Amino acid sequence: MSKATVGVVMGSSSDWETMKNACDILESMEISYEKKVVSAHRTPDLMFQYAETARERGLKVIIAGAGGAAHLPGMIAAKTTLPVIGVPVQSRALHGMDSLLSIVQMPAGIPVATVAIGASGAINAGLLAAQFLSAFDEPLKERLDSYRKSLEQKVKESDLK
Ligand code: RP5
Repeated sequence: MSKATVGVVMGSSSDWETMKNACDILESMEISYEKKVVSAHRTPDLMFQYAETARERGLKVIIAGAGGAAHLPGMIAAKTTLPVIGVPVQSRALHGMDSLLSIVQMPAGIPVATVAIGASGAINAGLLAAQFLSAFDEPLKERLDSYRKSLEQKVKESDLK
């Protein structure tokens, strides 16, 4: 297995069902990645260490998913200048609105690219990471073009009965 280019982290193993969608996209785009549960409040030292060593370990982009008081993406972004994509995981109590607002409302200076709540957001996080990397990778750009074509084809083939 080649060295990971994308780091996928999540606040709890309960986030995996959502975050798996990002990993599936990375796999389909042939992007090497690592995945790990890192909690901002349960394992703060591990989170700092993960973010601080991310660039030297070869990561180019980090995807961070969390639910509820979802400070993981913002805290990771505070400790690295790698691009961080935040995925708001759908919470039970507030249906992910809490996650979304926690992740998207970063103060100026420490950006987190925030995607939609839940599975759609995780898919888009994988695609956005691929699109960042495709700026320096022509074969990856071609795989993204094929993906877009497949979306177009599905619409053309859809038929309302
Ligand atoms: C957050 O709390 C996690 O990101 C998760 O979405 C949420 C609930 O975690 P569990 O109680 O399921 O471990 O830290």
